[in-house]
Amino acid sequence: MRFGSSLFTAIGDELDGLRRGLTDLATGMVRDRTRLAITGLRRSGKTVLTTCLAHHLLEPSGLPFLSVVAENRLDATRLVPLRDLPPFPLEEAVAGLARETPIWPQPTDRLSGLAIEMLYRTGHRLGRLIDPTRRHFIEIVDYPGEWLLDLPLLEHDFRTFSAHALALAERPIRQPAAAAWQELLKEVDPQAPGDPALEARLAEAYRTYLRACQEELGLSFIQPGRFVDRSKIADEELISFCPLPLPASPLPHDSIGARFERRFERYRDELVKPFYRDNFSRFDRQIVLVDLLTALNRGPDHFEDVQESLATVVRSFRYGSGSILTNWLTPKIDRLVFAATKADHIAPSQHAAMKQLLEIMIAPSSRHTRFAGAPHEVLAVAALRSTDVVRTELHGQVLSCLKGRLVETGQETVLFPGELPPDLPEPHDWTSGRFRFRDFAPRRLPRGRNGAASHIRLDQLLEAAVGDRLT
Ligand SMILES: Nc1nc2c(ncn2[C@@H]2O[C@H](COP(=O)(O)OP(=O)(O)OP(=O)(O)O)[C@@H](O)[C@H]2O)c(=O)[nH]1
Ligand SMILES: [Mg+2]
Repeated sequence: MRFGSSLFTAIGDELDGLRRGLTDLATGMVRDRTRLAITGLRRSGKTVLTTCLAHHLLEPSGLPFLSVVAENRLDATRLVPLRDLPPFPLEEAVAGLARETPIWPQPTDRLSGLAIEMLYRTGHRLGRLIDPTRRHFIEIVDYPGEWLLDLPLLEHDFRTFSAHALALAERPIRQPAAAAWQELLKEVDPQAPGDPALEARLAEAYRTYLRACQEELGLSFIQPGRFVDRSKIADEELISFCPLPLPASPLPHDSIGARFERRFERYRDELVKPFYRDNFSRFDRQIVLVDLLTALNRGPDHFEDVQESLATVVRSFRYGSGSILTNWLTPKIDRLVFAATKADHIAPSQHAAMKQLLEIMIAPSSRHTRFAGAPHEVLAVAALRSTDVVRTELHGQVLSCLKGRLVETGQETVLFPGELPPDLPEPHDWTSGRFRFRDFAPRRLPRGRNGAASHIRLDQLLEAAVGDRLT
């Protein structure tokens, strides 16, 4: 019986291969493309991962577990520009990482992309008989996860957005950053006539608060996301509002409240919606990166903030009934991979716990997504491995330590990196000062043969995300 069903699967695969082969005959060559989007909260490792993925795809010996490489079917790859998006700064990022003293790429806060053209031979037996050669474009797009935090704005009006943002600012961790803006709010009557000077001060105070949340407090849940963009927004008016404590009665047309309300609606309709309509709706596959180690290092409030942000990010991939997005567009993403990044900052024996912790963090949200149970995968990865594992003995016990150059001291050091909780941390985990994962300086991005040793599971990540498109 089992044999029978696997035989049917095999026949199904072959027919699929044959069908694609026939397409080849009709069109000369299959010209497929997969748009693979990479996102994550700030500093989660998007640019380093995009750089290393592209670098290894161009020198594929570094990806031994990508099946098209493992099966020796890949003939050639080359970089091609993506016409519809700003270019990803690959050359610059690779040059920085390949220097004698490598440097990490600069922070980025806009969407950018590149494409890798891949020529390979199909693994399908029948397809091979007709025309074995395939061409596929892997289009990689790097975009800020903060943009996905704006998704709830699509179902909010100014009143609900304000209520939510005002409550968030009351949280003890945010309070110090919010104080100046809250003080200014006390002087404001949302029903009073518009006052451009006061409005500008209010909007600036709110942006300063959000920037402080992000830069000084290291928080992720920033809404509206574009208020902290380092690149300039062409129309300043779109980010010239802030949440207000609104009265129950209607706002006069020219009041501050009504003017902010219109700007909020413009932000929602002219920035958030177009991102989903023009970009998101064209992504085929999505990788979401999460820097769990920094979240743990920063303590319970930050960890909760990352959890909340992640839950909001995952909502963008929920296409079931009641989804905000499916009311007005048809998202295509049919495979989602979550990756805990910087796995080279812990011992390999901890990777299972890292993966499990991420699984638990996304579980409540993923249960409701269309991905529940099926095509979503979770991995622990490092795009650029900055450490080696060294085993040492302490009181008769073998410990897995890491050797690398610490960012803090600039010195080559061997240390025990600490352990992750395999479940959500308990209150006592936070008090014991248990989490202190260290930052290591980058190692040189190698060319050619040593590629596979320079990362952790990048090939498995790619296989999970696009392997089925290269069969
Ligand atoms: N050890 C190690 N550190 C990494 C790795 N990837 C990223 N990092 C660290 O994380 C930082 C942020 O990486 P980026 O790739 O710039 O992160 P990002 O998500 O693009 O950041 P923004 O553009 O600011 O949102 C780097 O400067 C490194 O310090 C990795 O694979 N290994
Ligand atoms: Mg970046």
